[in-house]
Amino acid sequence: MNRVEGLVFMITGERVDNRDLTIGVIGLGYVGLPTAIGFHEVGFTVHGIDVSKEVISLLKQGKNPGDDPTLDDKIPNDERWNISLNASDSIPLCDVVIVTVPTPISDNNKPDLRFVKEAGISAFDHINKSIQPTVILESTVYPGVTREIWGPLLDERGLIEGVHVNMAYCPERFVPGDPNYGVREVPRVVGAEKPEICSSLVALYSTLTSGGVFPVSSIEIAEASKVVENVQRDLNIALVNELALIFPEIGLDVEEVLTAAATKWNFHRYAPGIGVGGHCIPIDPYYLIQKATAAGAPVDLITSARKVNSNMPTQIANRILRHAKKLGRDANNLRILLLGWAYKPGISDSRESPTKHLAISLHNSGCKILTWDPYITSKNRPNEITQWVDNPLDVNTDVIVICTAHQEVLNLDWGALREKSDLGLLFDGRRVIDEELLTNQGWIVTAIGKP
Ligand code: SAJ
Repeated sequence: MNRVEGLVFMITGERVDNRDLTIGVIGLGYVGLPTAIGFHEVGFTVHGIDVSKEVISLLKQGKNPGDDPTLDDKIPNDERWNISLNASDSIPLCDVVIVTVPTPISDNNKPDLRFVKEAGISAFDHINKSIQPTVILESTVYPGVTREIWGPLLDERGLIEGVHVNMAYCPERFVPGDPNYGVREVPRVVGAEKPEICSSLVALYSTLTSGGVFPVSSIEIAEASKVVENVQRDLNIALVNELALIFPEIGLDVEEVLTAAATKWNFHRYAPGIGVGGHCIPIDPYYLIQKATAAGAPVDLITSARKVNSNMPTQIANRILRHAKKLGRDANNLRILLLGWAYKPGISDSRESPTKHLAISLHNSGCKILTWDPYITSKNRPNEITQWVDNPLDVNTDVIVICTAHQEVLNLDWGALREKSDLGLLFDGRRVIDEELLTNQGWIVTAIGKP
């Protein structure tokens, strides 16, 4: 389609079908990069923008800057793929700008929205208002953030929503490390103020994902839906974690209880563990807590669940030390090998790693902490609290703790490891090991939720 300057080019079904849209993605991290690649794959012209010179340099070389190996051979290299450090180069050309930037929390568990604001500034400083682009926030936030943070930016620039620009929200849904739940597969929710903008975004995202796109009546509904997804998950995990602390005290194994309960048709089973890590589940509840508290609404359950889950590493440390004491060893210089630092199996991401908090708790009790995780490269190994080992068989231990159920952990030579363990105490923090097999190899097997 020939573009006539001055005419408003909305995101029409025809332009979506003809791939006659230029899509900008601000933030090329674990969500933004697959999103940019995905829209490129389905035929759109894409402009990727990131503040990291290293990310931009690697992408310009056709290299994957992230740690998701499934993207290694997917970095495009053609005229429809444009990468830049500078929003001024790209944003003026974009009909759609997607913002996928981090939304962390501060040290006192308050939402940190500076990246959302900075990305908004980059977008609204450089959009071409004559083509009325749509700027879409995908990062997880609390209901109201898009308007609270970006609304003033429009006002400051004399931009009128619905005339010069449209705002929308489409929460990222993505399971790091699981190819079955990537940007091309997962169902999406999208919210915008104007129904025609929402329906155009349904058409646009329907080119990206086979999972379906669900429109809602407002940006705030879409924002709320995403944070609720992860709050619910945190609550459910907190319940099984609390059950894992209760049942051993009354002589019952929580896993046997959960297996029996799961025979009920609407029982949703979760797994007790040493803690809840990652950049989503332990973080997102604090966004809803902030919004609800500001509105004077109760947050008792949500905050209690966060407290249960964040206390798990300490609870686990206490149980490990209690087991060691029963075997005649106190914490002083007890050599404990922690297996797995990443927050979940099969990936290298260690954000909010429960293992780190467990290591700190045990270290503070006087233990000697050793750690092995084949996914954590040497440049990402924090060594204030623990000594990293390249091979678990290289060290002598007293206790081994399964913290992250990497397949590589399960595949270790546990017989040989037993030979290197003076105390021979094993704590299965994820209930993934074959207890009978290891007991036969001489291990004293204990586990979370086990009497
Ligand atoms: N965890 C448990 N017990 C469980 C489930 C998880 O202790 O039963 C722990 C994990 O060990 C990990 C943490 O919780 O430390 C988070 O695990 P997760 O499986 O929720 O994985 P995430 O953090 O990668 O969550 C992502 C989220 N995706 C997005 O936010 C887009 C989340 O919404 C998804 O529900 C989740 O993937 C998923 O379904 O796998």
